[in-house]
Amino acid sequence: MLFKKYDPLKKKQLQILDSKGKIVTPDLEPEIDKDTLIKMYKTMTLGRIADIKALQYQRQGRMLTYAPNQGQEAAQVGSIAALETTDWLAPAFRELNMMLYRGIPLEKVYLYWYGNEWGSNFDEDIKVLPVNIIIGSQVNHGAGLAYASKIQKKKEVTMAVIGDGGTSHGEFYEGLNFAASYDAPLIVMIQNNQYAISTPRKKATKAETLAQKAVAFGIPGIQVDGNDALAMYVATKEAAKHARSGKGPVLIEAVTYRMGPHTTSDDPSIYRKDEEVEAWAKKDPIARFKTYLEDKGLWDEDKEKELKEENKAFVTKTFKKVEQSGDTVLEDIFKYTYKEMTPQLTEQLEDYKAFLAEGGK
Ligand SMILES: Cc1ncc(C[n+]2csc(CCOP(=O)(O)OP(=O)(O)O)c2C)c(N)n1
Repeated sequence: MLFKKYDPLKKKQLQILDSKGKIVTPDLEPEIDKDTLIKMYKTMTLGRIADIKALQYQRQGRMLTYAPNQGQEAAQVGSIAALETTDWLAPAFRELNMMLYRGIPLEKVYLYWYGNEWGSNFDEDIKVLPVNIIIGSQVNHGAGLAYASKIQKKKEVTMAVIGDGGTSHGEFYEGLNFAASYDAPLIVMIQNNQYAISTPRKKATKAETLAQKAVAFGIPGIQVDGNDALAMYVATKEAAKHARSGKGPVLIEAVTYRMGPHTTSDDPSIYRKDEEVEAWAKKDPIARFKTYLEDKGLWDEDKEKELKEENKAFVTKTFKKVEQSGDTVLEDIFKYTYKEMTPQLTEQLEDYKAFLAEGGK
């Protein structure tokens, strides 16, 4: 029903909470238990401060490159909260909040961006693939995982996450087409944060929405207000139900905004205007969700103050621990791309060692 009502060709966007955090579509308000609502909020607030601090650490020369996700918290937490812990996540590189929600310690995420391979070594019961920098390939990984679940008759679904720019890459089409042809239980969530580095979404494709790309695969697609955690939750729940019942993939476009730079090596003031950023700041996903919780009597300023202090202390302590963890071991960078090192990787490692031996840096 939901996918019919929000057919992407009708260009209707799913929204449950408006930009002020008030319910605008009461018939679609999901029933989420209190603990889950609080967990969603706590994850978003921790993600926000961890993100801001990571940027500061990088500016202080204490962290390597980092890809901020400020502004995209609801797209991430709203969707992951609607999945089961037995469902798989194939992320790109900006999914800090999804990882935190799934129980990956912040320390691991920081270790990764600190250049330490052990940051990708998650507990085996956490069904999350490592950070994937290669744009688009996570859709193929996700399609493979979903197909494997189907063959093994497991009731799992897989969510692959991609950016707006990534939907112009071949692997987006290959993975989704494969999954659709084989009815593999795959959900692809596009985080349309309006830019692929400096390329605006409008320049990347003539398609009016990214959700309508679903039509070409013969699968449902839905465009969602990505700064509305409730709408993301509802769309993902419905997508998971569809995929789990054997009907194949669903494409979700979360319309959101990257408030910060693409990465710490980017200067967004070159390609976007302050007014645009200010307009999106008014649609802040965390503030909206906070209002919703307050209206439900689940949150107040005392709790907020306490949480802020707690989060700040936790992030500072975690990063200090990462700084004290020692340098990255050179071999690790080559060792864990595949189960075993390929001849090419062995050769590259030897070359690099020789380069260092000759005084290279
Ligand atoms: C295959 C590949 N080509 C190019 C790059 C370089 N690159 C890194 S991020 C990026 C833009 C991605 O934009 P989008 O998909 O919109 O995701 P966002 O970064 O906005 O989250 C590019 C081109 C890459 N990582 N992988």
